[in-house]
Amino acid sequence: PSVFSHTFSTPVFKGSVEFSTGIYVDGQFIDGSNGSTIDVINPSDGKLITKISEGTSVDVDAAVKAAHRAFETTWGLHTSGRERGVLLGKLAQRIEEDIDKVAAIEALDNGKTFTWAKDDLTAVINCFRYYAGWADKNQGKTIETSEAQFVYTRHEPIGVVGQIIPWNFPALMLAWKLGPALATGNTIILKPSEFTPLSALYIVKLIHEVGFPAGVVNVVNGYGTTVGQTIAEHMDIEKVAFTGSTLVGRKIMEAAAKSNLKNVTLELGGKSPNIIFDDCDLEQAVNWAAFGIFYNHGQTCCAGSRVFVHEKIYDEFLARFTTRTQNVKVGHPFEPDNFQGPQVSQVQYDRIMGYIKSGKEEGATLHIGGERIGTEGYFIQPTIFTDVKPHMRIVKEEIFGPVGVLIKFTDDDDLIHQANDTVYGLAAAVFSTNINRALQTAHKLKAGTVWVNSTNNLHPAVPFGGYKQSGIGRELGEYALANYTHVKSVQVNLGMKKA
Ligand code: TXE
Repeated sequence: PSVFSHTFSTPVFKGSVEFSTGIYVDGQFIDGSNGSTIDVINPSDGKLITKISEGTSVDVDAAVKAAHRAFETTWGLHTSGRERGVLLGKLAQRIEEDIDKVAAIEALDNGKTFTWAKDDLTAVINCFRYYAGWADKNQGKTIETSEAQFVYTRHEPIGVVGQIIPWNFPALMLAWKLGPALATGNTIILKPSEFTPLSALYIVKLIHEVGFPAGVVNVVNGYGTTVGQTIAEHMDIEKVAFTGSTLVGRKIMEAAAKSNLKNVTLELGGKSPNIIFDDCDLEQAVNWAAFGIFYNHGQTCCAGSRVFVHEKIYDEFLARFTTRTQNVKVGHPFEPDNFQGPQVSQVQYDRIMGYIKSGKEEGATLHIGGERIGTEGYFIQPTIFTDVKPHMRIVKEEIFGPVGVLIKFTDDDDLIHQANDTVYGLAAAVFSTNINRALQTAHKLKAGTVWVNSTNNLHPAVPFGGYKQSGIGRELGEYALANYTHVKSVQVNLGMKKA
């Protein structure tokens, strides 16, 4: 397969990177079975960065065979947790050594700024270190039943696992998936998004280098409808973990149901409420609310895209939030001080501009933003809508761009109803200096994460996942280990006699 070599000479990073653009199966970089390629586009200018190998269902089959062999010979129950933890730790260390390189690749491919890409990579390293720690601590229990029995449980790896990840946090989603799956002894077929495959190719080079046995991690790049679908319906893959759109999440579940009833975890969309009470620290609420919606260009599943503001402070909040929004620096990912880069792709750019148009057509007030920036790349102004109604698409649907809606509220009970009036339930935030009011509200919100006085705050030890149509299962933390393990009960008869 081809090798991608690139020299960065930017204000924030100077240096060279080199990695294979093939697919990675059974410890080797190879071309996809039909020799075709996928164009990787730079979102900052719409131009080609490189071409990568396109995997096919034949390649998935080969990867599954390799993963089965590895599971039965070198991984799974054939390693100790300590050995797996050591390898995960070495991987974290290698990524740390190359953090600037991987961050530069991520910024080039995804469009997030180098600074924020580096923040993602720090989270990647922390995630691998966190799960390295769990690798030798995922223990079963002994269970008391009667004196005539000895019962214990084992937490065994599931086996061959498929993992399909999106483009908004390409490296971080890889870490959230690989970390717990490898710590618990599974072998993996991972499919990155066809829009952002490059950081995974660099990280898998490091996975190879630190000595994970062949077949333990396989990376098959390709399209969702081919490679993704094949993973979801494969008879010899025992679990699939997916992060992406709710629409595709349904397809994954359907394919799992129709094939071998493989175990499914899903992390899907959101339309998270961000509640600003009149007794909040206003300056902090404004800052966090802006971070809530504009972080990662709004391409965040837990983005605080519906901002509910108490009527007593609405005008003041709007004034300050407007200034804050005007100050969001949008521009090239490799210029220092920029906060927001381009949206990831032409498709996403068009979707977001479509939502902005629908907001105007449905009668909302475009308070600020709403336009493209520049003439090349996929840059969009940070945007706020006011005077919105519950039925509007911009209020109901996930936009996945830098577009927030502001909603005035008066009554706390009605607020809870409105905040929960969504098919999603990934996250929510509450701003108040009254801890009782904040926690009472937090407990009434139907969401997998509630931030009190912050937004978009993640930690590898803290579980993350959705209520309702935002998903099934929890990633991160100790909870994620359950996604990748079977519990086996062993019941030993110590003296029960059968007549
Ligand atoms: O996602 P897809 P898209 C939401 C967000 C965004 C919308 C569309 O609202 O605007 O989804 O984005 C693979 N079988 N989120 O279309 O298609 C695909 O190749 C198996 C929320 O880019 O869901 C990629 O690897 N796999 C979100 C992955 O699914 C399939 C992150 C995600 O892409 C497949 C991304 C199929 N039939 C988008 N079709 C979040 N929760 O963070 C596609 N894929």
